[in-house]
Amino acid sequence: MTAREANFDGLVGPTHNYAGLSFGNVASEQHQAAASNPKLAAKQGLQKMKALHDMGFVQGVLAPQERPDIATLRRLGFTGSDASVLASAAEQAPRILAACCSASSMWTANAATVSPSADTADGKVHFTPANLTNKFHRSIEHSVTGRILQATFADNQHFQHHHALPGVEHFGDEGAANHTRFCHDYGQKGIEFFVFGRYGFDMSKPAPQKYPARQTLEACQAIARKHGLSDSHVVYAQQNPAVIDQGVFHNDVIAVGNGKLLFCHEEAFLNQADVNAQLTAAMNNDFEIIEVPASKVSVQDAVQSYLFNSQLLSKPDGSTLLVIPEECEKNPAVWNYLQELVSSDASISELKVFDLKQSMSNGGGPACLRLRVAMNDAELAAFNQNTRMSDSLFTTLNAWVDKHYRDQLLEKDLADPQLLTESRTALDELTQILQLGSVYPFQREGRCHG
Ligand code: SUG
Repeated sequence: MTAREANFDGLVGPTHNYAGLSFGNVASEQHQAAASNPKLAAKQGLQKMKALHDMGFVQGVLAPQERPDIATLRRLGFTGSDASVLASAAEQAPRILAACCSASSMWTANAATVSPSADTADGKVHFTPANLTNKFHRSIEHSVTGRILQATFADNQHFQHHHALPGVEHFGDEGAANHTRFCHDYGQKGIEFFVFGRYGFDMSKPAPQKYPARQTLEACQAIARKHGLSDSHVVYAQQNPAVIDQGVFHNDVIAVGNGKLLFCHEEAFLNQADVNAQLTAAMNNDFEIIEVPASKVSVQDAVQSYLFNSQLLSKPDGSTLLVIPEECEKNPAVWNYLQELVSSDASISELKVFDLKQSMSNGGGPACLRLRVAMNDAELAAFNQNTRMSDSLFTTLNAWVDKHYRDQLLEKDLADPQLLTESRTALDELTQILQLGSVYPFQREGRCHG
C-alpha cells in the first residue's frame, strides 16, 4: 500500500495575542504587549495550507482551543458569571488571565507525537498529546488537543490515541517539535528520532544554564514504549545545551528532517558526529545530512530567521522543496546560504517563501504550525475528510474568519466578555464546519466543571 505524508496545520484562534509568555523563546519575549492581528494571523496560516494543497500535498486543519479558558480560571478559584471570572482575573492576576487566553495551540508541532502505522507494533497510527508542562499557558492544551485529535482521526481500526504523559517536569514533552521520522518510503518502517534537552532523573548530566530545556529523555522513552516502537528503529539525541541558551527552545528551531534527509545546524546536537553516525547506520547508510556551518549561518541568525523551522516536502520527482518564512529572505547570511544550497547538488532544489509574521512574532514558523501524519491509503481515507484542505474549505474558513475575528487585540481586550462570546460563537460554528462534535468545555457543560 502506498503512503503519503499529510500536514495538519493549526488554525489560529480568535484570541491570538502577544503576551510574552515563553521564557527562552526570544521572539515571544521581544513582542510582549505588541498589538496582534488575529484575523491576519489566521489568514496567513490559511494561505500556507492552501498553497500546499494547490501543490498537491495532503493538507489538513486542526481546530484551535477555547480561549479565554474559563474552565481553567474556575479551577484556579475565580467564581461567578463568566464575565466576573474574567473581570476578577484581570484585576487580581492579569498574567494568569493572559496565559488562559493564548492562542498557542496554533503551533501543532507541539500538539502531539505521532508514529505512523508502519513503525508501531499493532500496525495503527499512534498519537500522544504533548503535556507541554514547561509553560503554564501550554500545559492547559493537552486534554482538548486529545479530543480534537480523536475527532480528526476517529476510526479506531486505524488510529490509537493515548493520554498525555504525567504533567511534571520529569516527563516534560513538547511533541513533534522534538521528534522526526526518517524513512526511505513513507509506507515502510522508519527511524524515529527523539531529541531531548535534559535528563529528568539525573541532574548531574549536561543541561542548559540560562533557559529551560523543555523535553526530557524519559519523556521520549515513554512515548517510544507507548507507541510500540522497536528499539532498533529509535535514535535518541540530546540537544546542544549551548544552543538552548541562545533561544533554541525546541529542536525544530535548529534541525528539520524528512525522508532520508536531515537539514541541521552544525551545533544542533551534543556529540553531533556520533548522532550523525547513529542515524546513518540506522538508515542502512542511505542517508543525507546537510549540516550548516556556523561560519555561514550563526546560531543567532538561525534563531532570528527560523531557517530550520522550515518544512521539507518531498516532491513526486524525488526532489525536496523547502518552505521558509519571509524572515529568511531578509537575513543576508541566511539568504546567501540558501541561494548557494539550491544551486548545489544537494537534494533541496526549491524554496517557497511565506509571510507568517503574526505567528513568527511569537516564535512560531512554518514547521511549528504543522503536525505531520504519514498515512497509507486506507488511513488517508479514514481520517475526518471535513478537516482536509480543499478549495471550498479554504473559502469557507476565510469567510468564517472574516465573520468572527478581530483585526486588533491588546492585553486589555482579553477581559472583554464580548471577546469570549465572539470566540465561542466562532468555535461552535467551526465544530460544525469540520464536524468535530462537542470538543470544547463550553459545549460540554454539565460534563466538565473545570
Ligand atoms: O511554545 N510561543 C510558542 C511557540 C511554539 C513554537 N513551536 C515550535 N517550535 N514547534 C512556545 O513558546 C508565545 C505566546 C506568547 O508569548 O503570547 C508561545 O507560546
